[in-house]
Amino acid sequence: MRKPIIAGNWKMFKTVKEAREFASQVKGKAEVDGVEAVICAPYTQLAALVDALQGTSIKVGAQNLHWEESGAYTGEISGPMLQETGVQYVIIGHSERRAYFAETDETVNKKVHAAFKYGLTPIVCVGEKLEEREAGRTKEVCKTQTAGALQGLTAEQAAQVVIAYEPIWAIGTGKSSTAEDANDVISYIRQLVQEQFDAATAEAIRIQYGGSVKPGNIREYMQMSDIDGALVGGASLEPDSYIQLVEGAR
Ligand code: G2H
Repeated sequence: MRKPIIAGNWKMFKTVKEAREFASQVKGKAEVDGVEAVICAPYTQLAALVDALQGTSIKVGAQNLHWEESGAYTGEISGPMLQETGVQYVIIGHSERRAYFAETDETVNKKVHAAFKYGLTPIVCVGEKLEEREAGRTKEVCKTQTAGALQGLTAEQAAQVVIAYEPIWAIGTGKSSTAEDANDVISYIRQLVQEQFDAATAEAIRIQYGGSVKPGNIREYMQMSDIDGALVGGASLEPDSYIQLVEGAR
């Protein structure tokens, strides 16, 4: 059985003080048996969040990393640096990074390998643009991105990856994919994992839906056969809403 995972993606929001306040409000509440709760925060908040959430089941993640261990890469952060903060997850290849910061399937793949090297679980984002969806290319785009991201991993590593299927047209727009459509693409991604690795890996890998998920629609997604949770932006920023999302994944 795959354990559902709700990951908040705070994007470029909150100060350290606000992150600490959030942690104190969700402690003991966003902790539900059988659901993994994660918060992916900006770098400056990571150590404070790990500290504030110690002794809870809520895990912390970053939103990016560089594939090199160190070097002249102004403004970047590496796997060992993240590992030192105590975070356990890292989002890789979010569509905003692909669109605004030139991430490619190749850099996503390098980052996925770096994450494993430093004991971090990657949450890899894939998903099509509106024009690609309208041109009937959703599955083709997801296939290229998924295969690219997982290239060179062992089956054992691939089974630990979390994939987030986020149709780009549904991100932060209030337009969400129907649960049925999302499930259709997610089962297709699972089938791709089976082709690239094997049936056991496909059965084990967790695939989330992302894009305008909120407390009011989380249960619809969670009822679907292949959706193992959600990557949530806007609705993860308020403690009450985050708690309801985690509860909704039960
Ligand atoms: C998609 C999602 C979080 P939102 O980026 O990954 O954002 O839930 O605000 O659509």
